[in-house]
Amino acid sequence: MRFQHLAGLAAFASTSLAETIPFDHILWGTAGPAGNHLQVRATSTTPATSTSTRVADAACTNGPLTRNCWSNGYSVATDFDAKWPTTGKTVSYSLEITNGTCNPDGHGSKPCQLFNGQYPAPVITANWGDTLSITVKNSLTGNGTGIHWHGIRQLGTCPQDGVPGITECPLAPGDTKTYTWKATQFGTTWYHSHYSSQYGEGAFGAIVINGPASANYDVDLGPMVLNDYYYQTSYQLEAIAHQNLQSGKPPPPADNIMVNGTGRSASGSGSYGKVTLTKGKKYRLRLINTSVDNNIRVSLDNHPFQIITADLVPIKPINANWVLLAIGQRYDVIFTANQTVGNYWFRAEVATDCASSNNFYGRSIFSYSGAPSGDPSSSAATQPSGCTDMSPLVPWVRNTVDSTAFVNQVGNLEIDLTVEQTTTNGQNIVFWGVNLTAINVDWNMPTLQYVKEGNTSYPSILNLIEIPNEGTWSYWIIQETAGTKVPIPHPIHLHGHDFYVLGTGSGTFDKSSSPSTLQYDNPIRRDTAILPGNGWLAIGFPTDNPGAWLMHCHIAWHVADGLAVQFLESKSTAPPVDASWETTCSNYQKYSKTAYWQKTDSGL
Ligand SMILES: *[C@@H]1O[C@H](CO)[C@@H](O)[C@H](O)[C@H]1NC(C)=O
Ligand SMILES: *[C@@H]1O[C@H](CO)[C@@H](O)[C@H](O)[C@H]1NC(C)=O
Ligand SMILES: *[C@@H]1O[C@H](CO)[C@@H](O)[C@H](O)[C@H]1NC(C)=O
Ligand SMILES: *[C@@H]1O[C@H](CO)[C@@H](O)[C@H](O)[C@H]1NC(C)=O
Ligand SMILES: *[C@@H]1O[C@H](CO)[C@@H](O)[C@H](O)[C@H]1NC(C)=O
Ligand SMILES: *[C@@H]1O[C@H](CO)[C@@H](O)[C@H](O)[C@H]1NC(C)=O
Ligand SMILES: *[C@@H]1O[C@H](CO)[C@@H](O)[C@H](O)[C@H]1NC(C)=O
Ligand SMILES: [Cu+2]
Repeated sequence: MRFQHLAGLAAFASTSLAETIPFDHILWGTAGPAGNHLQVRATSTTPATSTSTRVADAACTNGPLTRNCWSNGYSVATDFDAKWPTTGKTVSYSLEITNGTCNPDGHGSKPCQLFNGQYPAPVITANWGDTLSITVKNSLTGNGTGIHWHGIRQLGTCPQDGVPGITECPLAPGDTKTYTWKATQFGTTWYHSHYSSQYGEGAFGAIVINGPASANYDVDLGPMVLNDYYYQTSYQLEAIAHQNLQSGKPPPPADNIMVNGTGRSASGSGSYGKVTLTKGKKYRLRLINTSVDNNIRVSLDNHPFQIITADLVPIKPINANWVLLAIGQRYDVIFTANQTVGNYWFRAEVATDCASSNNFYGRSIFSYSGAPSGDPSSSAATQPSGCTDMSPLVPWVRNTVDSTAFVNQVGNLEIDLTVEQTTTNGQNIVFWGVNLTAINVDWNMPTLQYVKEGNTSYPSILNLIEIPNEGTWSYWIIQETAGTKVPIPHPIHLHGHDFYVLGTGSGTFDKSSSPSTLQYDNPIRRDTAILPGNGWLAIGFPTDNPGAWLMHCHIAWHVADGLAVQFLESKSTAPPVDASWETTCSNYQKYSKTAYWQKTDSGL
């Protein structure tokens, strides 16, 4: 029966163009749940529109017409929070961060801190179920470093999360650390330094985990990294952004937007990146916003996008001409090269409605093979407005959040500017606070060290919130304080979990009326969501991953200024640190005693 169905599909596909198959009518799915290592999970059921009995289909292999398949009973319909393949394969990479220069738009060479000398850093590629082993060497002389694998769940591997002051001590100059983690999810994400605003110096790159998808395509074009680019260093900019905040001014605008690490400048220097298309093919493009301060809207002239994932979560495909990416967010999109042979602009523009600004826009060129050379003359689709996440985003695998516990268990986190008495010249300094405290981690005494020593005297400046129990739901309202002087959107990112976005709204969340407006039945789950300016964001996640997990605004200047909390989840069962972890710490402690540069911000 299944095979007949497959054969029918293959026959139906008479051209090379990967049709969008109505997967709901196909008989594949997951083998039964195997994930009893987790104490609690969202209730998972088959996709809402499925009409089939879901059974594993070992014969189903991934190809242009069967992108929903993967292997051995795993498919896009697998609930990856419950089970994932074990390939037994370890994929290794070496990354060396050095103090160099970069000049991606030809405007002029400036200091950069790069992995393997590349801007952006090399793409890390693996398959769903592989183990990654990434050796990072710090060849800077004047900075530590620490690499975070954004969006990677780190199930049971908290010490590999790469957050200085929380999950590790930074790597001292000359030091090396091997990060080891398993790809329990698939899709598109990125890695970056989490050592103050170091990633703004160019220390970031894409991660691609190959796996199934919720729609078909012929060709995977790979990651398309989009980021704001400044002619000053991020250390200079962070200081300016901080000063501006005190006098109520916005941070400096970006000078340019880079599209996959290249682009032209306002003065015409540099060159556009180019992607070549074959007419009739369907393409997958993996959009990643690795900015420090700017939300970006992207579009390809005349080629509407079909969005198939949000962060690392496959969704029911939706169509959009423009895709808005907040910092840290990813969308994988499919488009069809079905237009007249020619050249088309790929546009990456700053979303001014998200309080983002820049001096110049990002462009690259998509060219059909056989097109004459030269810049495109195509024109853009009308841009939408409103700084909200794309919608409707409906996860492919339908999960349900426990609604009964919400009202009793929900916690409140208020985001606002806060004036703190700090040691810096005894001055009052404006910071971003969560409940009026701006986080300030200690690089020499990360949270996992407290856990190891059984020391529970956490300084309040660590913004540490304990979640003692596994197997429960943790719900949070992230609220911009009413009347805040700076009512701007913040991209909120959580480590160690995908959170379910139960709702967002403007004004103040009302504990009596707002809960009834929340969505518990298959809300989008992801790792980064926009907290609207002057509004609230309600999230929930199951506690199934012991460790210390940062939740922060992904605007580099805001997290540097303290906009973060950390959840210490089930410390008694947190994975222990090992001897090499402790060596990293003793090396950094030794270095920091005589370091030329001192820590001047939250450290994140
Ligand atoms: C990078 O090199 C510059 C110029 O030599 C130096 O001033 C700076 O301290 C170095 N930075 C780091 C992090 O090594
Ligand atoms: C990192 O190095 C840069 C110079 O490259 C310097 O401006 C900054 O203060 C250093 N930060 C730390 C914490 O070492
Ligand atoms: C972006 O650059 C990476 C690294 O060179 C490459 O693998 C990828 O295919 C590029 N993306 C596109 C859309 O061309
Ligand atoms: C990236 O995110 C930032 C901040 O959320 C946003 O201002 C910017 O427009 C985004 N860029 C892209 C290309 O989506
Ligand atoms: C091209 O493909 C898009 C879907 O990607 C479709 O909406 C559009 O109608 C197609 N145009 C032509 C000319 O076939
Ligand atoms: C943060 O402050 C709000 C408002 O005062 C309060 O309701 C909430 O409990 C506080 N959250 C935490 C985690 O202390
Ligand atoms: C526990 O941590 C606090 C804050 O860092 C520190 O002052 C104290 O000495 C530590 N206690 C022990 C027993 O090490
Ligand atoms: Cu922010």
